[in-house]
Amino acid sequence: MEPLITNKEGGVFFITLNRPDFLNAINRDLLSALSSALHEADAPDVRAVVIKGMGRAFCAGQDLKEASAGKLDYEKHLELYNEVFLQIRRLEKPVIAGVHGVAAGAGMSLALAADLRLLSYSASFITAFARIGLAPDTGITATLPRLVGMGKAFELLALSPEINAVQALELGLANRLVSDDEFEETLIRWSTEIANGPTLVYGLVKRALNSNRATTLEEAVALEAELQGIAGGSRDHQEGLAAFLEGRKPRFQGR
Ligand code: LHQ
Repeated sequence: MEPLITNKEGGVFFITLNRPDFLNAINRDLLSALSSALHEADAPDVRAVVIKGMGRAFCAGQDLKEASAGKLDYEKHLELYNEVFLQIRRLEKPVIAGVHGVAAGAGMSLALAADLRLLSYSASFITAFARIGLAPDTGITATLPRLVGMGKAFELLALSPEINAVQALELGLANRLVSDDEFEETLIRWSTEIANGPTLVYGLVKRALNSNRATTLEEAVALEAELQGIAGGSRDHQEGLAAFLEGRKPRFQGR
């Protein structure tokens, strides 16, 4: 069975983790397939990316059977995880994690690397690292405190409580929460809507939020001006202005 399935519908590139018998735990094959899929997602006709899991979970993190076989050099292995994390963050188009069932360890890191999270009521998050005596990885120390603040991030990373879907929404770990029945349809509808939006600007929003250069107010406004220079020269901005003046809905193309 392929560890990962991809398909494209309209401008949306769907990436489905496909090891349902192991709650989509990540082994080497899945990790490298994920990296290849994210390369593919860089194509100009892809305007939004969805990452989701097959079966009853989003992803249970590193495959612990592979880890316990004793052949993994963790520091070296993390280079592969880090590459995937950076691919998601550097992809200048919206990445949506569709989380139903559990997202644990590096599976939670993966969900938090995305720009938006749609959850179903069956979703839950467990950082899980400390539970098995590991430090947090795959970018979660950069994403989690930005979403929930330092104090909560420490609690979640150190004490590893299970966070249910409602708690996740309250904490800011979810953008939207829907019933299990509505989940698939909402994921398709929402990602398609997003893919039809001004995706060039979405990419610039991502670049600005990613930036660690903006450490002072002066740097923040300078970066905003640089990015606005790019957006201001785009076709989508022309279309947005025209649509406003003509009193109609804009038809964005992502360029
Ligand atoms: C699994 C896994 C799994 C293999 C469920 N692996 N089979 C670490 C090391 C090195 C470098 C890179 O980075 C990392 C980062 C990490 O990701 S560390 C954190 C790793 N993940 C975990 O510690 C979570 C382990 N899993 C669990 O705690 C539970 O399975 C959860 C709470 C996720 C779900 O519990 P249940 O709903 O009760 O399901 P289950 O435990 O019965 O699992 C179903 C099957 O999936 C079962 O197999 P079986 O053959 O018995 O049906 C599990 O063995 C398998 N599975 N997680 N990570």
